[in-house]
Amino acid sequence: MRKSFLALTLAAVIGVGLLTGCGSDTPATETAPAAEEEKDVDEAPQADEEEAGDAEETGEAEKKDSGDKLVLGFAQIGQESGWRDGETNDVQWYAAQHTDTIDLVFADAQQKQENQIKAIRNFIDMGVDVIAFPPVVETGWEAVLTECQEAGIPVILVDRGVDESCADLYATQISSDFVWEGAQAADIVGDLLGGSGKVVELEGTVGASAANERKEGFDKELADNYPDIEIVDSQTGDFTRALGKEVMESFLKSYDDIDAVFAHNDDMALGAIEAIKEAGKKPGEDIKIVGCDGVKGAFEAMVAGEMNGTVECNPCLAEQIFETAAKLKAGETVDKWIVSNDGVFRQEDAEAELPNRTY
Ligand code: GZL
Repeated sequence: MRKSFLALTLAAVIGVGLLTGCGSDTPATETAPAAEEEKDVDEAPQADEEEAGDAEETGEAEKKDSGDKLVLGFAQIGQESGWRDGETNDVQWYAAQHTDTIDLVFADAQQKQENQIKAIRNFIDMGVDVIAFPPVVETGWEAVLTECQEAGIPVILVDRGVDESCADLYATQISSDFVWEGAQAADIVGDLLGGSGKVVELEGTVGASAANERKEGFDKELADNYPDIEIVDSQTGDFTRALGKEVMESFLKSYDDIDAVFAHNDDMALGAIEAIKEAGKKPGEDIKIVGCDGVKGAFEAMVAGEMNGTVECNPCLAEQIFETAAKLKAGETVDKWIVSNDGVFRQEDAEAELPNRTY
């Protein structure tokens, strides 16, 4: 009994320890504080979350009855990048720390819009208080967002946006300024190339606002301020390391004079680094590499001299999400766009900053 109890406790502690948020003072790689090990496994803090899939399995969603707790349905895109995992960990960690006031119903859409829509419809049937989700692409949301509005359930867009035509169908968007991020990346590239050279672009998921707006910011900044830098090619790597590497391999076969890569996220930049090395060239030297997100792997690559810069995109949005949701549940109005503040980091900043990275 003792052994199984201890195993259960350890599992709960490890679960909580690994499930730590960006902002928590227990970095994701450590287990939870020793004090947790004394806790009865029933008391160990667990995210008070169910998988929305439970509702799918029963064919009909059970109505949530959580008293005056905030019941929030979160329809996550998937697990395409380290950044996305950081966001998921932060949301689940925050909910696990506030089980007395929060009920989190979490769904993972495996990158599919139809799964996000299905999860949102389940949340409506469950009668959650607020729905939050990162729209995987900008279009195709009018019907389901109208259903949320008709059900009287406010919607928070997280880390991405939807088409202007749906502007009246959600309460707020909590995200970074992607146009600004793209322009910052262009300034780093322009500086690294001394104002002239050839660049290839690894774009994010086709149709995603983060990809569309980073491209808009990057391309416009180059055109306005670095007319002698040419974007010779630009293709989607779908925000994944594997596809980023594959597309970079094809770029290297097509062009022998690439001076820099702008990747719409660091995961694709890390894939490009692999491809450049396998082609016998030195990433960070022969070909400069700039990404977005600010994941730990990008700082490690910069410390190794293989990457030259990253524009941070804060995934640690849980506190803002849940605090905003509580205001919406109380009938308060909030700003239409709650913008995250992001940093810009170059290779020379990386060593000092690396210990501070939490995702
Ligand atoms: C940005 C977010 C993007 C990240 C990628 O807010 O939507 O999605 O930059 C992730 O890493 O896939």
